Amino acid sequence: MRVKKYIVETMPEAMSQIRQELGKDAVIVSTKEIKSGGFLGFFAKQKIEVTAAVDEQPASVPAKEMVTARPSVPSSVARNAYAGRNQATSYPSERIQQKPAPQPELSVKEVQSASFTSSDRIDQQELAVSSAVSVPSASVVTNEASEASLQNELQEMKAMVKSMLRHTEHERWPDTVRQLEKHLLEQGVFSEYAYDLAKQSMDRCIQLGVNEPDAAMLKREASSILSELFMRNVKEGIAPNTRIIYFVGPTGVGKTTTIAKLAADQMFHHNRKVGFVTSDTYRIAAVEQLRTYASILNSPLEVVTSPNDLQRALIALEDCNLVLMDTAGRNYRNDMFVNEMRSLLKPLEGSESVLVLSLTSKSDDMMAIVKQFQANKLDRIIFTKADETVTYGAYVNVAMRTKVPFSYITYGQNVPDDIRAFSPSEAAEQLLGEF
Ligand SMILES: Nc1nc2c(ncn2[C@@H]2O[C@H](COP(=O)(O)OP(=O)(O)OP(=O)(O)O)[C@@H](O)[C@H]2O)c(=O)[nH]1
Ligand SMILES: [Mg+2]
Repeated sequence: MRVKKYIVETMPEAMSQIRQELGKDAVIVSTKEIKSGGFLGFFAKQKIEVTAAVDEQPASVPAKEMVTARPSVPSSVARNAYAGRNQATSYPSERIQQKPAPQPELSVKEVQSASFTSSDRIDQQELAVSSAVSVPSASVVTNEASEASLQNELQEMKAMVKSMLRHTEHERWPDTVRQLEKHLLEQGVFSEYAYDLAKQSMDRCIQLGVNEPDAAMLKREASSILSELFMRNVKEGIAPNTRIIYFVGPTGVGKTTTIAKLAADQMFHHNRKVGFVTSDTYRIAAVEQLRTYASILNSPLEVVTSPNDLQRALIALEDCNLVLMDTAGRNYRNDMFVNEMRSLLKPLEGSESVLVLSLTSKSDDMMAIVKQFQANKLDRIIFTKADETVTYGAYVNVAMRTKVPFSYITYGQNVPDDIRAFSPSEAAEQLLGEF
């Protein structure tokens, strides 16, 4: 047995020296981080000390030996070394020495099942090192950043495995099922939900005894799955005991127009006396827009300029049994605006918050907006501008991710007509369309 130590900056460097000097049969016995050079301990360079050994008479290695000969590379060292960085690690070497990283052991079965020949042994070391890279070890988890990066790696690996599994499954799917998934993706449904929906629809057909369903049958099943999903996520109408509704949402989505439509509906179909409040004093035209609707409906309007002013406005509207409050459309990526808005929306008794979202927006942006508001209280979502889009994937994405119930859909600029309650079966039909 010939044993040799190498002081190197990166693992690839060690690998290449070992391969050259000891040959392909060499195994790495151990590695550790060391400081080398410098003056009185200052300016020392971080290096890796790698001990490698080779049997003078090369022979095929028994599986057991291969397990014990696996390198004990701290994963932090390995990761940085493989990233080609000179600073092999940012952790003090004493810590790593005091707390040796528990190495993921290959089971004997795994080793036996691997068909490595003796000439593959260095490559196997490399593989083992990379496996140490992706498995979190106790010595690294103390650092939050590195923990997060390990989590990311694991997430990526999970996603990769999942997508590989999906790919294999796809191969076995009938054409119609693949087309359904494609259609849902084109509708903007997130890929994981498009896949699940297509698969569930196919499974239902199989349960009904049809392994190769045609498009009509698949659509029927998909439609019923979607309707069930939306049914669980719907809150129609306005409850009789709701007294105040705050409308929030990004700029220009149709908050003010929707308020006018709902006010007319509540007055004419539910006999409620409706009053308006607006806090949108950022644009001069904004107050005037709501004032116009208020005067057409012959309803009172109060303008509030600060959160404290809201109390006064509500007292002034005491004889109204429903108060609809308009807010300024703000950039919801700006925390200051969001905090300002939150301070305005006091969860008073009988109050509800409605988020207005335009179906012309991207689902990811919708999700970010919902997240900003969910810290407070969000009771419903109203989707606007259904007439300006042909993709309705947001229904699925938002329902699945946020669980905030949907209540109305608006589909045009006409006040008061272009609004209707969110209907699960209609939404399913919109999504499946011509499929
Ligand atoms: N096509 C279509 N247009 C709509 C719909 N709802 C509102 N709009 C139009 O969208 C534009 C903006 O509407 P507003 O009601 O002023 O939107 P807002 O959210 O109050 O806007 P800000 O107060 O500026 O944030 C207007 O031209 C409306 O007529 C809808 O359902 N479909
Ligand atoms: Mg407005």
